[in-house]
Amino acid sequence: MNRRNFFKLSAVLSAYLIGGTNSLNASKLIIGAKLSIPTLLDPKPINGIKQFDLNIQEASHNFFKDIKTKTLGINASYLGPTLLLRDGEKVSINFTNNLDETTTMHGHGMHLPAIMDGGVHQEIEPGDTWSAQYTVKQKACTNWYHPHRMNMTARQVYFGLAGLIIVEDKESKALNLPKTYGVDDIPLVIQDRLFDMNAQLSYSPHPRQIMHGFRGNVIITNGQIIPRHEVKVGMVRLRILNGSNAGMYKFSFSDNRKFHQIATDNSFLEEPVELKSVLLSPGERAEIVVDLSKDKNKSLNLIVNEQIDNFNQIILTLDVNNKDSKIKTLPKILTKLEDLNPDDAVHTRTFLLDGWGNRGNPLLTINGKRMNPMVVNEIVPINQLEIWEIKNLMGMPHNFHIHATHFRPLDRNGSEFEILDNEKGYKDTIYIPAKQSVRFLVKMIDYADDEAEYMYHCHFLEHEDAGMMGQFVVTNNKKET
Ligand SMILES: [Cu+2]
Repeated sequence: MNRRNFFKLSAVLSAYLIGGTNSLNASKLIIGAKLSIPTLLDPKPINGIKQFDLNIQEASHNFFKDIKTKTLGINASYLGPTLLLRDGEKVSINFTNNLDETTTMHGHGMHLPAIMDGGVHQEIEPGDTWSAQYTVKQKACTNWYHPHRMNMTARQVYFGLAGLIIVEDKESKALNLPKTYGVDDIPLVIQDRLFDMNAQLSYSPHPRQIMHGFRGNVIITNGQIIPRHEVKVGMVRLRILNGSNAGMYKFSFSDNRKFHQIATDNSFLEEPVELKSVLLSPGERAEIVVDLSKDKNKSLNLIVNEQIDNFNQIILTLDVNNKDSKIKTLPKILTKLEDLNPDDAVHTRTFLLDGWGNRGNPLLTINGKRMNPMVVNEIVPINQLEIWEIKNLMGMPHNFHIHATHFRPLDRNGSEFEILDNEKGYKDTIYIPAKQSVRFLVKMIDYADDEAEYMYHCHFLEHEDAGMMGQFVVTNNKKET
């Protein structure tokens, strides 16, 4: 990676960054900034429908002191508000495109009809408004929204277009978990970014960066560099999204303490899983709870190890005050997930992830084909239990994301023991290291439409844009496979 033009490194930031080659002008760092919490939107229903009005706009954002960095944002200078949706609610999420370029807005992890998916076919032209209208019908989880324009997703996300969606249900309401948004239930959108000498976002990937994924040298948290957040003595919940284009993040605490993961992409885990670190590939989420009951008046750092470029960085400091939180323990049981038996699967689909350089124009493919929005690659009968097998043929990591619904991981490289305990929930994105394979159980339910496509793809955004994506429709016709 060419680091010559990077915004200059300084010793001061090095004190904050652990073992990295990051370089930023120290005087421009906003040291000790209070963690910015995206606004939570929970509008009162009008005629039974919750209306969310979201403006996609050009903006400028202060990543650094007294410097305006050109960005894109949604009702904000960078990223967008968090949308609170409850199971059973009717919603209309109205996106107005104030940019001078076409975009789309996809509800990542949302279970909804294909025409409301916000994939490559639901384009929003400049000046237009597009509404995702549906009834929320899924378990409590942390999802997100982001552009999904054909070949253009990576750049639009990179400049700031993304936001969280929190889905609540009866279970999440009843569980004795930290759940005060922005206080002890903290949303964290984690991304790496590259700033040029003028502290502007730099996104012009050369072919090698398309092939290997584009990564920056600074990891930002809700659009900030190493912010701090004050919490009470007790349990603290972090809703973490790996919102990067291509960064593989391993999260842990500075003292290597244990914590519990309570939820994965699309659901709670059945019971909390004890961990010392959690790995998230681009697009994946984890809700974790850390016990700070013995940390009165102390501080704790959350750290990311970026696995591909291999550097460490503090991404958040938690400052524990001397007040007592009401939540001191974790529930033993969080949810019950549907028991799916692989023997009941009636069809297996195989997806081969591959790619090659092609004289400086990387081609990335699934089953030998690049995404063609005019082609339906798979026709999937509704209510049919299937096994999807994803094989990564390349010597680099990928992941695999499907729209429409969630899946249950079955095995990796043929071994069920290679599925980690914290992957045993409902997932919509799964990591597939170089030359490895994964199988999962999946069933399309509720929404059939022979005319409207959902997508499946690698969620390394440069790979998706370079073709590693395909389309499927869900049909009521039993015979189609
Ligand atoms: Cu990929």
